[in-house]
Amino acid sequence: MTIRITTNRLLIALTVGAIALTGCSSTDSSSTSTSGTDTSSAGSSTSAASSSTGSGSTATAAEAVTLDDAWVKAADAGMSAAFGVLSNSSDADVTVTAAASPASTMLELHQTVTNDAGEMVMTPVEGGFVVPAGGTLALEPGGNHIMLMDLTGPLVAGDEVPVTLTFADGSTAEFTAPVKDYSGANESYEGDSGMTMDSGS
Ligand SMILES: [Cu+2]
Repeated sequence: MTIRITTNRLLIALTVGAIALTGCSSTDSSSTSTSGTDTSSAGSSTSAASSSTGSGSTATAAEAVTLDDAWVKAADAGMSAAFGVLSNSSDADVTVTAAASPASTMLELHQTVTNDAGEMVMTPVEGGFVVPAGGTLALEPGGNHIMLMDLTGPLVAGDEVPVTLTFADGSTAEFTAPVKDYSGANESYEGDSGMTMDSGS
């Protein structure tokens, strides 16, 4: 009798554990902010250098998207991130599916979410960044960002980093982002390997 009770308790404990694990994997994808970032600052807008794949007269995603006020966080080594405001001038949503740069061997499209422990953590965005038709998507510290996972060298303030974005339609656009000193954006990275972002400040 005593043994049966113990077994039942163990089963209950296991069941609760499984439920808790399932709960962990749910991510809050509501961080797609279309904040009213003022993009009126002239001069810092970089036009998309589109590589059209020739689909008639239809504009590619690359031709419709600009990245304004782009910048990359200065860092000696390890990881960094790129920010800016993506603007979509077309009448259809566009999706950024990948990013590449000579500054890092691996880049990921990240969102920042609050986990069950109340910590701000970064996770890859399933399906990429969606920039709404005629709208903007802000990439900013504490929110969506382009993660440079493995820097190939130090990023010093004043340097310029090329970043190439690939869109869902296969078109690509290259942008240039200046490096700036910034002490924030030190959220933990909650990925497969459980890496934590260096506080490069
Ligand atoms: Cu990140």
